[in-house]
Amino acid sequence: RSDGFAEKEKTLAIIKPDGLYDNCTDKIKNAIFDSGFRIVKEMLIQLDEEAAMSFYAEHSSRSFFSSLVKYMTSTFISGPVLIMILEKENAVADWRALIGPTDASKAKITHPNSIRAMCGLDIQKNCVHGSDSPQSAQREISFFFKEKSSGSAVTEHDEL
Ligand code: RTP
Ligand code: MG
Repeated sequence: RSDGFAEKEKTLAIIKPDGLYDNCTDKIKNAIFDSGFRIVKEMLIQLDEEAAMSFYAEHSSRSFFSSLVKYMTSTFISGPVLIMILEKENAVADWRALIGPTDASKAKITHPNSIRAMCGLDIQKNCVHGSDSPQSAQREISFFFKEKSSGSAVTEHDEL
């Protein structure tokens, strides 16, 4: 970079369909900014079955896979997902810490200040996704932002 600042780590965050309901989106975005992340890019998309299955391919043999795909493609809850690239130092680990444990119902007890405690419901409807390693983050960012569209982009813009 020409401005002399080191490029900071990036991670992929998703606000899942349940996290786009009510005032959850604002609460989640406030938590993102309060914790010092910058939203590099964001894109509101309706995932189709193929894109959701591909994104969560690592879980394809799990019992919850088809239910997870239905959840992410809005069979249960109508609406799209908001894909975001977040940037800060230690972004991957810090975003995982901020969202809290997978099971939102447990997070409400053990991590009451986490995003999943605040806006999630249970082990599936947990309102947000976060890349689980720097390698996953690179793969997931490419999945949504560098290759030809997976799912149909509704809006895409660079955050100011
Ligand atoms: P994510 O990938 O969405 O950030 O969540 P995670 O790492 O905390 O959890 P992971 O094990 O990767 O699971 C992916 C998503 O699948 C749903 N899930 N359902 N019914 C179940 O037992 C179950 N377990 C996981 C959740 O939506 C979880 O975030
Ligand atoms: Mg995961």
